[in-house]
Order: sequence, then C-alpha cells, then structure tokens
Amino acid sequence: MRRSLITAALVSVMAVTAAPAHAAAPKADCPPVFLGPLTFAEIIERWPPPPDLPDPLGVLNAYDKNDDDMLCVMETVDAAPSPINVIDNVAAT
Ligand SMILES: [Ca+2]
Repeated sequence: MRRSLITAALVSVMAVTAAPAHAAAPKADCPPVFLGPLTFAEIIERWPPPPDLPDPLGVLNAYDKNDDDMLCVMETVDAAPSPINVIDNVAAT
C-alpha cells in the first residue's frame, strides 16, 4: 500500500515537471475551420498529390510563409481541381 502511494506521488511530480517544457514550445496555430498545423509529410500522406504534379513539396513550401515547415489544411467540398485549401499557420506573438 505504501509503495503504491510513493509511485503515484512520483508520477504526479513527473507530470508537473513535464508540462512547462511543452507549454514553452513556440505556438503557431491554425484557424478553427482548418486542420493542423500539419507537416508537409503529413499533408502529402493524407491527401496524395496528383501524379502529374512535378514538385508537391515545392508547392507546399511556397505556402509556408513563416518557414516552420507546418501548414493548415481545409478540406473542400468541391474537389476540382484540388481537394484541399492550404494556408500558412500563423506564428503567435
Ligand atoms: Ca508555416
């Protein structure tokens, strides 16, 4: 009984000390109607580009204005010519 109480106390200490590091990460978020932020690889995996698109990474990179390799994606209902809308995630100030 005593041992399980000590274990529980250690787990709660670890959870508390882990939280600030995560909270300190730079925040760049997406508007509510968009998914993300997503990496280029996540976007290409989830919405594979047309095979005739020569440079999908270059296209995504062109949208990445804050240069953090993350973008926001909105799935569109009318799928032509592209099934998604892509915007840059916005760095918080
Ligand atoms: Ca970005």
